Amino acid sequence: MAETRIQIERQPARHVPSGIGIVHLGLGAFHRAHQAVYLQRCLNRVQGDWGICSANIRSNRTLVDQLRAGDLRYHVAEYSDSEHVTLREITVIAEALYAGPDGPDREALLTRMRDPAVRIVTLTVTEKGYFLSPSSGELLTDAAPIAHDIANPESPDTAPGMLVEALARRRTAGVAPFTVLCCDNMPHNGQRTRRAVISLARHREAALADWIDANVAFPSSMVDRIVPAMTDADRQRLSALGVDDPAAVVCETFSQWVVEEDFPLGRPDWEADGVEMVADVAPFETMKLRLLNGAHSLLAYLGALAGIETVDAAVARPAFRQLLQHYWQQEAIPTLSLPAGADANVYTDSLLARFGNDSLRHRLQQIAMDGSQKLPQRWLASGVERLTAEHYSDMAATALGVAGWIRYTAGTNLAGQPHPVDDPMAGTFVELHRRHGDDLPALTVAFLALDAVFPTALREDPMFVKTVTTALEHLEAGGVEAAIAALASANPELGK
Ligand code: NAI
Ligand code: CS2
Repeated sequence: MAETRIQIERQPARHVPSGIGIVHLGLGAFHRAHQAVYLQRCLNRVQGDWGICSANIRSNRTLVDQLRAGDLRYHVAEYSDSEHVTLREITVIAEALYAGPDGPDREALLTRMRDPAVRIVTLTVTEKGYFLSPSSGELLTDAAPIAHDIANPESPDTAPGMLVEALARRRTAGVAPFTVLCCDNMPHNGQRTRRAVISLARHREAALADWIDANVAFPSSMVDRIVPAMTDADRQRLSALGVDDPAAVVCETFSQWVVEEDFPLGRPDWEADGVEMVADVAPFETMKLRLLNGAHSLLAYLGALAGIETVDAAVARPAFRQLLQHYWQQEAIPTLSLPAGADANVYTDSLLARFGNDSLRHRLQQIAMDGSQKLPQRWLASGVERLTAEHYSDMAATALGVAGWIRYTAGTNLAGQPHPVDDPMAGTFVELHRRHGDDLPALTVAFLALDAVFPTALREDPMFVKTVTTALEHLEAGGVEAAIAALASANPELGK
């Protein structure tokens, strides 16, 4: 792509914040391209004290150092297509900290979180950062970082641990608690964060847990913007546009943020910048998690097995578009209670256009990461609802997706080319493949027996088990597009 043809719209920052009102945990690409952009729009309208202290507590210390070296300024490159980009300058991050176990800033972060001026704490620490069982939602007290925080509550390593210690300090000092706003891709993400925090606090002091339960707001939010992890090629194309800040990110132009209204200490006037404030975010998040993220995961595993590298390359293939339509029309949309005024077909048409944006170069490998943490809310919850609904279906597309995920976790595509399996349960997957090898029925049963991932209702449904096994056999025998074709012949409505 010749960058010289590209049309550039520049959006310089108009102010720097007069104070820090928000702490963010998880200074990742999505935070820099989503929450920070909404707050920058607010800051550009009116200079105010909703500046952000952004912290990494687990990894990526380099990024914190780079952001500090760049005066905390960076750019967001919003590509509508390969010939049009908006370069947005961000100055809303007023402090960057690295508070990892090996880092210097844990105390600085906890002191900042105790500051009465900090009224909101937001998080993007990935689905695994809450240490909740993907199926039961219970706190994983056996996880080493949580065990550390139970034993060392005043020097926490995890996001829940940081929140508990900061809230404990505010309670001791008589400072009202901040609002906790989760921005990770989880259903009822505010309630899940609440459960992790209160469960951990209860291991420390029942009175503290009760105080948090009675006084701390945990609104949920639905977040949406496709923000691929930066690659060297991205850095090169931004450099060609004169953008050389190491914290720069690339993303699509689409962005959506739907937030439950529950901010006792106040919040920025986000509505003026396009944020939707609602009483109940559930219809928005279920639609997004099942239609966008569920489709993303289908493309990720089946596309990777077919040797495809990016989302746009996958949806360029008719078979993959057929599969998405079948999944949406037959398996996901029937389970939704849509937000008022929403049209599911308009939404899925917009998803195909977003997925087809070839300027994003969104790698399937990134989406495939952490499947054990993602599949329950993306495919399996709707699968259980279909088993118990009167419109029972064999869930052929969901089953093909599960088969693709199982095969993906073997660490090679169907041509035998290796790929990483980045998942907290990767060790378990290695053992299951070693034990069952080519015995596909046994391999299927063994994976479905992972009760941290698969609900009992699915594991014990003979039709679902059979459909997954058959899909796995089709994948191994003839490849991905043959497996989709077999699904189509068994489901004539496919792709209508
Ligand atoms: P990223 O890899 O750029 O950043 C991940 C962040 O999570 C880093 O700050 C890392 O230090 C932190 N982290 C990872 N594991 C952690 C743990 N166990 N405890 C504490 N912190 C941990 O990824 P990105 O793109 O920022 O995505 C992060 C999350 O944002 C996703 O998992 C998802 O929940 C949400 N999201 C991402 C979107 C995207 O398109 N990238 C879109 C919508 C939501
Ligand atoms: C993706 C999401 O990596 C993934 O799991 O499905 O990050 C996706 O890009 C966002 O949810 C889009 O809003």
